[in-house]
Amino acid sequence: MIGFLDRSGLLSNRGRVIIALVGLGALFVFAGGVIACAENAQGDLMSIAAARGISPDDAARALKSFVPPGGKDDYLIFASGGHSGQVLVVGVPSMRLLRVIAVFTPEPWQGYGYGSDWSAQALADSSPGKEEIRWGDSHHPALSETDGDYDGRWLYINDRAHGRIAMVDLKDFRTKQVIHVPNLQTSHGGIFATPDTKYVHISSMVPALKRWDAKVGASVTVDEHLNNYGDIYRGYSTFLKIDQDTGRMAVEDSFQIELPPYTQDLADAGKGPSYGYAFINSYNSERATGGVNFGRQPLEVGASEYDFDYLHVINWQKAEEVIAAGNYEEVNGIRLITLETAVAEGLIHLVPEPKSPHGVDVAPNGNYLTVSGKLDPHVTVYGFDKILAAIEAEDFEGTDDYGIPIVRFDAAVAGQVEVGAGPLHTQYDNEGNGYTSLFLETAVAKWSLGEPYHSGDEAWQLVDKLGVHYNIGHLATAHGDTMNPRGGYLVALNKWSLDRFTNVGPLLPQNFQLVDLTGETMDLLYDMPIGVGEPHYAQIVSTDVINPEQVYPLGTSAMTGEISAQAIEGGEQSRIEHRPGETEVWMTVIRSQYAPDVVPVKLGDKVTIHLTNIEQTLDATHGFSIPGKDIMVSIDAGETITIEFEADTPGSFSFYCTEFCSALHLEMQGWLIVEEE
Ligand code: K7E
Ligand code: CUA
Repeated sequence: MIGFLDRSGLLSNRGRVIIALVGLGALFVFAGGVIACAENAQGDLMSIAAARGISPDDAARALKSFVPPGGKDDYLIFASGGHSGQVLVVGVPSMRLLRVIAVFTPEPWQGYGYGSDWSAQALADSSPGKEEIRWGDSHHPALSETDGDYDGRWLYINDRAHGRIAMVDLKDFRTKQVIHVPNLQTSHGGIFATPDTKYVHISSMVPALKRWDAKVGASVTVDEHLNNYGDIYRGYSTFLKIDQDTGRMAVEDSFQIELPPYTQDLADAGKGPSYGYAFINSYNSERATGGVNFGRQPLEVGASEYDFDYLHVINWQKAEEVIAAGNYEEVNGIRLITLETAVAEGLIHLVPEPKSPHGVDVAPNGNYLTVSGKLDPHVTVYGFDKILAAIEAEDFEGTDDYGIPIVRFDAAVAGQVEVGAGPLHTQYDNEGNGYTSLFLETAVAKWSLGEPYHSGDEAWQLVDKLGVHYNIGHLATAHGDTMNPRGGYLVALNKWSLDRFTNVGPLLPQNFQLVDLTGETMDLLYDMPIGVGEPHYAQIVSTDVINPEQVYPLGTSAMTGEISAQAIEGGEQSRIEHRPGETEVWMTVIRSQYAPDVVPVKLGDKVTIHLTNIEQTLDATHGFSIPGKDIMVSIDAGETITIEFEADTPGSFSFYCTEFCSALHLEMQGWLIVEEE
């Protein structure tokens, strides 16, 4: 070992690697009891690390994030897939991509949106305008909760480009519902589930014209847009009622609250003492319209004029009473509480937020609300108890232009911490600390909350800071949006990666960075490139609570969960029925055969094929596609899928199984024969 000490007697870097690895080797000796073998292992580890120039710190980090082949992760990240329109499922700490869930965009491998009765329908039903939308900007995921903690039932996510929201069933990791929410044109951070998942909330991002109908539109002139913006535009806060059996959003049981035309941004649910409330921040309370070519200020200038914007404090339990009393209007198919009614009934209060705020994040105890202004170096933490007391005492600094009372800023603030430049979003750990992303500084700041977590000099302190690479947007901690955060890990969602990976530019991957929270200071463990879009937000959930089903009971429709009797009746499951102008086929699918495998139809027939995968083995998935048809379905074990198409071209067409399912997979094909009369 002497040879690895440098001249000053301190360990050289290489020496430190070797000592760290010798320690590791000693562990192997202890575990295995075979000294010769352990020496070999040490020798190998030492030479591998030395040959690859890996430092002892990096070797330790590798061990902290490495999951051996066949090993399982402790947590799952459900991350938005940004412009891909999908949801990414990533293991923690390994940072291995485990699944891509198709949500707003067709995805061929999963057969999503390529002809199947359930997914193509979900996508088609949700297109808001006059044409079918084939993409989405998936943005803010929200896992369902029970008693204020993730329960592993469902995941909701919005499409920033539209007022769309989707439900993913975590029983089979499939999207079951995509809806366009009335009156919204775009949506942003308004997604959250209440602590009991009674409601999932989505709000508008950019205000839309009042009574905007996505299918019909609304009439407006440039002059009205520039001069009457504050009167003709409105924001909307939507509480979508969740069916507790299916997780589906029931628009008919839901309601909306009209908001001023500020740009509503991120939102969070009250919990514990603040249960029954929703918090939505906003910017552009200036109501700047843009229009440089019409002699107006650029939007970014106009929208940054005021020192304060507003946090909306919404009492949704009271709103439920207003709805129950019938005090609403039905607008574009949803019950809407107008802004006038909301003000008259005291459903909304505003709290000033410094300088173009972006995030609002409720702390685990439900009392602290952290906001950060993009142009202010502080996080500002309100006490919900203080806000309530101020509302009760009518400690207001006036009203806004729409008559909403504004709580006096100083009456609401519990603490402020100077964290650094460009604070955006905050997450929490299990020890009363907040972690705030700093976009401009490209760092994560760790800081302490006040009572009951920390008191005296320990409270409201900047504790630690870690540089990230680069331009962090959101960040996520384990169960970090719940009343029961787990600590341990943090993932930084960075927008730029510059020099972090081999250059594949000019468009470089986003960078998920895994951070260890268990030590004295935050430690960066791993970089994971994301090359499919700009993920905005993610939630991290313990694998304990995610239990997908193994296989579907035979004949199950994934969309409805219903079991089709026809698909499973013995003998009846493989047959062809010809009727004038149409052919209906019940086809079984198993390794390595379709039955029937020759399907005769007449030219011009409407063809319906019910495909049932009659396997009951996990991962025994088959596919089905037909040349010349935009059809590609993926049929999991037990599943039934129906496809429909028109036999518009005479000839024979070799359909085949698209999944390499067995040794005789290549033989798993058949013929569609389209006969002319
Ligand atoms: Cu900060 Cu669109 Cu959640 Cu991105 S939003 S960062
Ligand atoms: Cu079934 Cu290949």
